[in-house]
Amino acid sequence: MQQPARRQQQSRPSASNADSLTRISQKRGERERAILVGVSRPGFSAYDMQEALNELEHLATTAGAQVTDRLTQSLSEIDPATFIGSGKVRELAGLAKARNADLVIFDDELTPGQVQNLEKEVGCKLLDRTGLILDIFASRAQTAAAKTQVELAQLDYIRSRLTRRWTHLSRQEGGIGTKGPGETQIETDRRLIDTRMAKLRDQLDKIDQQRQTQRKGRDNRTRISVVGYTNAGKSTLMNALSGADVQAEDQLFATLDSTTRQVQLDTNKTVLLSDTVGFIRKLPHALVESFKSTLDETRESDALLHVVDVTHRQFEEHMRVVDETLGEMEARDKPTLVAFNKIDALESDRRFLGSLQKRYPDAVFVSALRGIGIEELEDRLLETVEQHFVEREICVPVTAQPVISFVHDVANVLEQDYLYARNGHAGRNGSTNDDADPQAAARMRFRLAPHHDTHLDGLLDGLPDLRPLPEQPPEVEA
Ligand SMILES: Nc1nc2c(ncn2[C@@H]2O[C@H](COP(=O)(O)OP(=O)(O)OP(=O)(O)O)[C@@H](O)[C@H]2O)c(=O)[nH]1
Ligand SMILES: [Mg+2]
Repeated sequence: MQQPARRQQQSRPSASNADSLTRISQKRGERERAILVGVSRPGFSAYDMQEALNELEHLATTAGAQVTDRLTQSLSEIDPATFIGSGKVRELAGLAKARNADLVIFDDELTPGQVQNLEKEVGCKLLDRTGLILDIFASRAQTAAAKTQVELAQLDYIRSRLTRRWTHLSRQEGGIGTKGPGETQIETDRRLIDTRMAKLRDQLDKIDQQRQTQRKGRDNRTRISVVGYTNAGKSTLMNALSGADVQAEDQLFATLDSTTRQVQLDTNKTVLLSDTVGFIRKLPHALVESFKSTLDETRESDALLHVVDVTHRQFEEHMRVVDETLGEMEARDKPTLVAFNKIDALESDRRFLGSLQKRYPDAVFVSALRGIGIEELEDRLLETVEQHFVEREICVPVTAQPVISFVHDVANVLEQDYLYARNGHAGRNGSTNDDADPQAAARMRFRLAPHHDTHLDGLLDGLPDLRPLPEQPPEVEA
């Protein structure tokens, strides 16, 4: 994890007041002491609350904080001023003082007004779940693309807070039309943020264009995206399948950028596998938006490998969140294989594993860490990819190398032979020229993805429509 000193070198507008909303800093190697606050609403069980706070604690420790306490409250109505009730605020303030806490982290998104009020009453830094996730993303971002995307999401978050504060101030000062020499720092900040955001969007557009050009020029092999909840073991599985060395660790959002590797699924079939950012409950919308170009990899893939950490008590809730996020990204309707991971940790609980296999007969069960079930996963992945394939037969001149290589790259070739053929009956362009000389041709029968089929039509355009000649190929004059 990068140190905050380095993070603060990033050029950003002078939104220093708002910056404190999203920063967790470490005081000379000391971990900041944090108190977690969760509010349960009607229908929320004590179990759900504890699970939500477990996840928040994992996020907090990933960000470099040390959690000292958890405070919860059941509320049917949120207090608009302080989110939790006034009695709870006092309890929180007392606890913060007793524990010498540096910050308080709420599991819910707070309004800027609530943050201000709470900071004043509790006497330490306040952070909400969105701010915490943004902080982790900021410290994780390595590539130019990820850094730009995170900064854009952070500014979006900060700006909405400034805007609302400004709305409040402008009312006090007489509302719209009263701006002038008494212009506030907040409005200056907002303008700086707008300028910076426009620049970042420009940069992202350029990165996007570059990626699209790369994708176009890239080979046509089948692309599979590894998706799943954060910490499910996506990167570990990617490493197990491809022999790659992608960073994998017990921290949330270890992976932010996409990594693509070639994987051999059977003797004559390689596919491209991409590992990417994990999902989480209440993933800030601004992040999904600004990570559009990273997530395009998933959107444009041919199939998905959904990795699930089966040892997590809420794995089914995680699966639901992943499905929902894929829906939000318009990437849900793809052939998908579910891989239940970490089964090595279930060795002592064979009955649970058995019941899972019954409940999810289409899933595969693996241990990415121990390399269990990987061969079956490869077979099933191939089946998943090919499940929507269409069958096709073509006969093309042997000189049509681009077509032949394309078919070999993308399709599952069932049959191929070389023969002589003649420019055939009712050709693609309406020709009925039966007199042309026979020519050496390749006849291929194969199965391929529908979008590759469409691409193939484009490649075939302009080629003669060949009809294989029956029986022995005739002698062709030199
Ligand atoms: N016991 C066990 N642990 C595993 C297995 N696969 C992954 N892990 C552990 O789970 C943790 C997360 O693994 P990653 O591969 O980083 O998970 P990820 O889904 O890529 O996580 P993010 O990139 O943070 O979203 C690491 O500590 C891994 O060692 C497994 O099969 N068994
Ligand atoms: Mg990862």
